[in-house]
Amino acid sequence: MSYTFWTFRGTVPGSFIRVRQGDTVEFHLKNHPSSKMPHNIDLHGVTGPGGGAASSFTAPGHESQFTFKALNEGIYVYHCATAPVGMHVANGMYGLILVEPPQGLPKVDHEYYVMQGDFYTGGKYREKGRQPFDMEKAIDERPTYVLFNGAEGSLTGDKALKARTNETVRHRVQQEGGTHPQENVQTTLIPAGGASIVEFHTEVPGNYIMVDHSIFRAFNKGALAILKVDGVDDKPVYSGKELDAVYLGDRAGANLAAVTKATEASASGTLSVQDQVQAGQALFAGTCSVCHQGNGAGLPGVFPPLAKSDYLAADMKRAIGVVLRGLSGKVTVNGQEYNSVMPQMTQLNDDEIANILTYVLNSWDNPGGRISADDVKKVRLDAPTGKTVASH
Ligand code: HEC
Ligand SMILES: [Cu+2]
Repeated sequence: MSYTFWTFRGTVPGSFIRVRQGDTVEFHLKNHPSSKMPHNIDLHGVTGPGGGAASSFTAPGHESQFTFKALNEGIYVYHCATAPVGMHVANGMYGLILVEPPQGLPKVDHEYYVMQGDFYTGGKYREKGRQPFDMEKAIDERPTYVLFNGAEGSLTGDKALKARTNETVRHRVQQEGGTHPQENVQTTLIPAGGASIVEFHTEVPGNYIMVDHSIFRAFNKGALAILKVDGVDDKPVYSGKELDAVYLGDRAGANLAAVTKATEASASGTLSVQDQVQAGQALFAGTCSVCHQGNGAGLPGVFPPLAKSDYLAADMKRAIGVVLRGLSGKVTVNGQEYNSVMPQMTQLNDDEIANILTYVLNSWDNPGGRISADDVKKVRLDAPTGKTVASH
């Protein structure tokens, strides 16, 4: 999908501003002549009306200047405050300003800049094509996306944050504008318009998951990042299996690229079976493999196999229906009876279901073939409500 952001200097969040307490800061705000809107800036670290908003109001093709003294140390949000304020902010006009103590903050090995934002699009989550801003959803506070640094996957997979063991990553939690850190904090509340400095020391390697713990925002709206710490194990501190890739779903990493590729190919009309299989494989790993297993073999008596499943091969429309609506009651797969429940996969869109099933059809000696998003759509429209009831 694509979206037109409004930004400070071309990025969401805007550039990280760093000053020291006691500095006198001469602030210049330029609004490019090609802009359509006036903008300004409200820096929560500024002592003065509106954090500089009124003094920095700048029409397209203009430049404004104001000067402030950084009186208080801390980490602060800045954002555009031009009406409609919510719209400027929701479109990406925000960032952070750090006011360090006069002597500077203690040195650390890594500093990361992560900022969460809500996005309100005309279409649904992951819907393809150019998405307009949806003011109604914004007013209702129903974000389509909740993202770190302006994009889903901005800090996962190849783009995960990286550190080594025995390094310091900025373990203090310091609330916006606060001077005194709290210690041993695990989850911190960051209010809307607030910011925190979090400092910690890396002890053992692994993938550390950072989420908005209002958990649907993490797994269904995008607010998930990964800090990948490399280095040697310290078994007395932590022994064990590193990471359950299934828990991360299709956001686990590198393979998300295949999903993106398929989405693009589909939009441009060049989607190949190969694209579908690769995207389907990534999605299967994140969605279906937890029950049907990575090799499609299922678990005897509990989860039926998808590998060489006669039930699947017999009726593809029915298989689509199973994914769309779930399945419960008795079914016989390859001569063995199952009587369990498969939940409805409501989080998957038509393309994703088509890709997963195409992957299944082309794996593990299954008969091959191809399911299109249209095939899925038809089944979706066939029986809009209720679960598929097994008929064996
Ligand atoms: C939470 C576990 C779970 C997940 C996740 C799950 N299934 Fe299932 N699936 C089941 C169970 C249990 C059954 C059998 C239901 C019954 O006994 O009525 C089943 C049945 C099926 C069947 C029909 C029987 C067969 O083996 O051919 C298909 C097809 C299927 N699932 C595909 C999928 C696909 C594709 C996904 C991922 C999009 C998926 N399932 C995700 C548990 C799951
Ligand atoms: Cu603005």
